[in-house]
Amino acid sequence: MSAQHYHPRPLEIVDTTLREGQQSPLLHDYGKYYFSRQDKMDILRGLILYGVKFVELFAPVVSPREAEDFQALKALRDDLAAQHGYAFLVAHVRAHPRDIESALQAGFDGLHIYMGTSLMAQKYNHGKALDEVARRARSLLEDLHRHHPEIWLRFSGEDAFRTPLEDLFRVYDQVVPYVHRLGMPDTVGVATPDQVARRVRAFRERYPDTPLEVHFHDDRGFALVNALTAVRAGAQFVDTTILGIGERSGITSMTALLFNLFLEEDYERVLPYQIHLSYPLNVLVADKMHMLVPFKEPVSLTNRTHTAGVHQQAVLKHAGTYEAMPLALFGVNHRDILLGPLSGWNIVRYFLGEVHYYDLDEATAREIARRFKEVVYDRVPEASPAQVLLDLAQEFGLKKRTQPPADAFRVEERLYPAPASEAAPRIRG
Ligand code: HCA
Ligand code: CU
Repeated sequence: MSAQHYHPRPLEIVDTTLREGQQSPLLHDYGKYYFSRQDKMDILRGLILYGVKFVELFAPVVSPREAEDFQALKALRDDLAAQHGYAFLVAHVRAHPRDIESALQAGFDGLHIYMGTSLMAQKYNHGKALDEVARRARSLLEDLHRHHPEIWLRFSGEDAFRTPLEDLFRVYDQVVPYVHRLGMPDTVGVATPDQVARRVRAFRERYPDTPLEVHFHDDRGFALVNALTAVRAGAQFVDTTILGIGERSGITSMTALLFNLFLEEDYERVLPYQIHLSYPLNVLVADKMHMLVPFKEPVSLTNRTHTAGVHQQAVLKHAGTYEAMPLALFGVNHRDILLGPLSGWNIVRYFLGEVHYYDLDEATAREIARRFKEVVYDRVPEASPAQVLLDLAQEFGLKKRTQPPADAFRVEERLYPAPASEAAPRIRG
């Protein structure tokens, strides 16, 4: 499969967990520093099963280890291709002939070439003036286009959002005849949604036939909203990583983006992806990062976890009361109701009566709940709240039941999407 024979879908995720993601400072925090080959293979397999067609990796010049691992990743991709379709492995390379040559030699399917266009980059990074950047990029790309028509070519002006638009266009005008798409990265995370919308529209007007790729860093917490805005304004390729890991605070989270597009009923863009694997993929990468799925991640068990007594009793009756989103479709297949000092008598009765089969009526449940709130603060964390409740069941002399109680809660796992009458606005039944 080559660039000449693939027609990009309405939304192409360009996953860069194995490139941008490996630049995450979190890997350093616990002394891991890099993904092992096995980590990379697990992640690549997950991405391919998910339906991602563009996977960005480091150029082989980064290290001998990266170069060797690439061969293993390529072999894995080839193994999976028959059953899951082809995924393009693209190298992130500087606009240096040597770097480009090594990526071509290694057998990459595409080149993501970048060069700083902002004044900062001109002055402190490569030290070249804008016209020199444009000239160099043009000559490299023209040559690649002529000799390697089967290779995907993408050019990005690094730090695009601190580059005046006319400067960016001066460079892009030179390279646009030779590339499959142009990239507009917000390298330092300064962009706002308004600015993104304006820029993507301006870009679409100037280059109507060239797809745009966007890449948003999360320094202001805008990586997700900027990506959504860019898609709305006409960007077809979006760079993401699993969990949004990347340099500094990272970039747009892949599953968060697809989840939000789904909520906006943008099924055309979302359905090529195996969304039920979203949560498993988040867990896979969190595990490799030695952490839990971050609590701000939209596709997380945290968002199906309930702690406050009022929430818990309502969720027992109807989960939709405090769960508005179809997380089960994204692979978060269960919910957690956590016992603790905030729990009320409803959950006490549910826990002791229906999970542990104790025979207890409402009055006893209320009494135990009152007692629980008095003692639990002193007994945790040595004992878990669940243990405290079980001890209280003993103290209160509760007996186990042999028959289910007549007034048992009717706890049902509800299937999403919820029926139209109960659905949150804009989630259809
Ligand atoms: C980097 C910078 C980059 C490149 C993005 C791109 C960015 O780490 O090399 O090539 O489009 O954010 O600008 O990730
Ligand atoms: Cu980046």
